[in-house]
Amino acid sequence: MSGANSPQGGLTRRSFLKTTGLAIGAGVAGVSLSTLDGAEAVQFEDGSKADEGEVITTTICRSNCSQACLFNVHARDGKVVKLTPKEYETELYSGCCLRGLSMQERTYSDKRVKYPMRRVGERGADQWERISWDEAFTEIGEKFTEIQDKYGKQALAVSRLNGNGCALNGAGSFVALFANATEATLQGFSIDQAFEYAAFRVLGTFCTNETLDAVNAKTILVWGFNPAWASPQTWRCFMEARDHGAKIVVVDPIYSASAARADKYIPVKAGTDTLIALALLNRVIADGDYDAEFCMKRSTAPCLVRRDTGMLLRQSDFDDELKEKLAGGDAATSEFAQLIAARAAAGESARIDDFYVWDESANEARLFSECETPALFGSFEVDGIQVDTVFGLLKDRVSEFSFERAIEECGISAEDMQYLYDCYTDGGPLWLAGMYGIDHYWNGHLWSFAAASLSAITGNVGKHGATYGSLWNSGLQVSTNASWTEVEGKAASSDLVPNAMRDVIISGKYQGEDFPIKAMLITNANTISNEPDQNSYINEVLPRLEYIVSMDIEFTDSARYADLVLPVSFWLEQEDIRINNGNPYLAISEKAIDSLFESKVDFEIFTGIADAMGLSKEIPQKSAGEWIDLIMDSKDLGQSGITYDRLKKEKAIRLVGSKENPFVQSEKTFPTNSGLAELYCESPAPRYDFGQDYSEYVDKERMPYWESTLEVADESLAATYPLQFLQVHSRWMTHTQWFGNESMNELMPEPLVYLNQHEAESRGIVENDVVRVYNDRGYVKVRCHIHNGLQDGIAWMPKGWQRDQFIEGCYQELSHTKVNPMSVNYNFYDIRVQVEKGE
Ligand SMILES: Nc1nc2c(c(=O)[nH]1)N[C@H]1C(S)=C(S)[C@@H](COP(=O)(O)OP(=O)(O)OC[C@H]3O[C@@H](n4cnc5c(=O)[nH]c(N)nc54)[C@H](O)[C@@H]3O)O[C@H]1N2
Ligand SMILES: Nc1nc2c(c(=O)[nH]1)N[C@H]1C(S)=C(S)[C@@H](COP(=O)(O)OP(=O)(O)OC[C@H]3O[C@@H](n4cnc5c(=O)[nH]c(N)nc54)[C@H](O)[C@@H]3O)O[C@H]1N2
Ligand code: SF4
Ligand SMILES: [Mo]
Repeated sequence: MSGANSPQGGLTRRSFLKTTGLAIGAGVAGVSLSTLDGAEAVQFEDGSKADEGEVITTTICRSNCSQACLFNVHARDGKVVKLTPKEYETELYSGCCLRGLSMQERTYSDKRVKYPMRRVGERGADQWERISWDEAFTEIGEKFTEIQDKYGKQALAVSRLNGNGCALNGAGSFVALFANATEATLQGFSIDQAFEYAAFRVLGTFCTNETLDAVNAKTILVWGFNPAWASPQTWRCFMEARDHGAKIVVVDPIYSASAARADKYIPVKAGTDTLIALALLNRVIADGDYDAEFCMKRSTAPCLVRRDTGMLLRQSDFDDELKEKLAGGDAATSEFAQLIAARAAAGESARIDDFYVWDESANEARLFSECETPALFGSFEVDGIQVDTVFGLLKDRVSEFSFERAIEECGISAEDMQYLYDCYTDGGPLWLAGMYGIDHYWNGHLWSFAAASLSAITGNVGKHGATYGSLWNSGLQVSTNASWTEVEGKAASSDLVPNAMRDVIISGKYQGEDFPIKAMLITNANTISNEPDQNSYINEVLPRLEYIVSMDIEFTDSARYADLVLPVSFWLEQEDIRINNGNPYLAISEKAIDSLFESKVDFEIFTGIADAMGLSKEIPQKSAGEWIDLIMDSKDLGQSGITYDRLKKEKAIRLVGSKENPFVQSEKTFPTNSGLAELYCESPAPRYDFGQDYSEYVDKERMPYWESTLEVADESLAATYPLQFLQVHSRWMTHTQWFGNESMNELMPEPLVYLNQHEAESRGIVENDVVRVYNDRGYVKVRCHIHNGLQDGIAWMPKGWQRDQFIEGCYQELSHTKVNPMSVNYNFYDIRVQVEKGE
């Protein structure tokens, strides 16, 4: 096959991207660029043209950046020579960043794990001997079996995070199949959960509209999110929206890359955003600037809350027959199931047991579905039961949060409060682009609860140009369900969230019962680098594990602390598919070259380990194609009727929506239990119950409220550790991926901590000084860069570096493992440090 990419005339955005791609390839493949105009200008040193004899395959970038950029992989003689961006049929989703383009470098990186390696020195000392795959599988099979026989099945833990977003070799599926087959303990997630937890409470979903629909927004409110770095594809859609007249507003304590390109930057004090959202909620309700039609018809605002039970007044409160049926056996359940399915098919609410509202004209309670103009405020008595409307209760709840208080406590100006207010109340549509900045605080879910409620009552959800969230996720609409990972009669012991897993490993107990975990298999995760409180992980967790295996592409910190390291094939060596985040495509990832060195693809490694454990019936030998066929047949994806053969031909297939009519979720009903935007949570439950005490939270969690941050707001701690430490996601790495990449290291040669002039001067620090950033948990030694885009009181560091890249220590020693009992999410940014000068 010859190259398909002929050069475009002129320097359009597309050809610029291609040229950038070539420039990256140039460093490695030894090519020269004579003009800026495209592929024909590229001449290899041996005189051949760039596309002669090339085999071009399609791949997808799959780190947790989640933009799922599509690429052509150009290979010659079994060697990758360059990557170029490949277009999605929706142009705005096409494109990439330099990380993706440098995948070729990662393929041939000297950081790769090349062979199975067994530790010979101390853990972490980086001394290894090469062993064969046979030896590796035999040893792992014996050790895992021995440990499970001695301590119980749960004693083997599988630690996974988000290394690879693909369906076969990614963090989700085969990992679950393996954990089910071995009945191991599977690690859940305590990361990126707070924002979604609260969004689900109100809207039953998050990121309702596909990213392209941002072009229909009037205001794009970027709140605690840095899309210019974190989501380049999303940012491209935002820039297109701006060309269409949308204004971009950024709320951030940092003058971020996104803030610098916005129409309006609103600085705030970190960790106080909830107060701002509560004050806005208060005034919107008090001044009557809500969308009354939306509130009455599409939200639970008019529903009636029983004073005696705190529950919503429902049909079954007065209808004994319905009550009995609801509590009844299978027949009733299946009757309801049919009704729910029929209604869902018609896009109607699945609500069986309808709510009561107050019909003012009739002066009586009526069912929600039968009342056109229910009262939004008021207290009533229905058959002797005292009730208040949800909206009235919400109004009372937020009444203490004034603009004045927000201005005093949140570092926001009166003008900016008014500006935000106008954005919400000018008729919109307003696109709330929030993501994971505020998520990394103790009170993160409370901001999301208030902000989702605010988007709802102002009518800024469920229509074109209005969304709540950002990282739009096809998987929420069309998922591969777990059915293909089910193993007859077996299942993972417990899907333990990481913060609980650590305590369990240390204490040997789970919810009061013995629960020893003694072996760990790390895959698709750089656990030791990305988990908080690194010193406790290394000194308290790891020593309690008798055997640690790391499956990774590169020698990361996690690999370094393992007993055995298995070489995983890089993405260009894997055949896979991806249900994208960021855009609504199902995309293929073809195998561009054979696995390098002695590396193997994840599913092959799992199959080998299962075989060595006597579990080949549970995980039989199959080819990648056979496994992918199974995935294509699984629940939702199966219903789409798309076959793997079709995907092989088309490479990327839109799953929902169209270029002309982007997908909008919830135009009629929300995927909540009631089908409505739920402004009142009847039975608040923690996101994950691992036995924590959350009793004091249940009552207040019914509606948004204020609780401060943990360390950031701790005045007593501020005396010793006056700076908040933000270790943000860096531009040139996705977490730790690309940590050792030559091109990325040229752009960002070493880890740095940033302080503003005032904070630096007050410590006698000048540009480039070596400084020590520390707190009670640990320290890191790095050079300092002065940056006046930072507020006083903040130390800032793009994250991802591995331990040996710092002068000493690591930023991850400074974070802690405490989680809010409701959101159960790590609070990486809710920490305090001091910075001092010192070699
Ligand atoms: N201090 C601090 N810590 C943080 C955060 C923060 O803001 N501050 N952010 C947190 C967040 S939001 C997240 S999502 C987590 C991310 O945590 P991780 O998911 O652990 O992030 P990565 O660094 O991308 O590590 C993934 C690992 O998977 C490997 N990998 C990639 N592809 C494959 C594959 O096909 N097979 C296998 N076996 N391995 C593969 C990569 O080489 C890499 O070592 O980090 C969290 N940690
Ligand atoms: N380049 C790159 N892209 C990535 C990743 C990466 O590592 N590198 N990681 C991916 C993953 S897993 C994730 S979770 C996302 C994360 O993507 P983002 O959500 O953009 O992540 P962050 O870097 O945590 O922070 C976003 C912004 O929140 C701001 N912020 C911090 N504290 C506060 C606060 O109290 N209030 C407000 N209003 N803003 C605050 C920060 O200053 C920052 O500008 O990015 C994904 N994309
Ligand atoms: S890192 Fe993200 S933006 Fe960059 S190429 Fe990969 S998927 Fe695209
Ligand atoms: Mo994340």
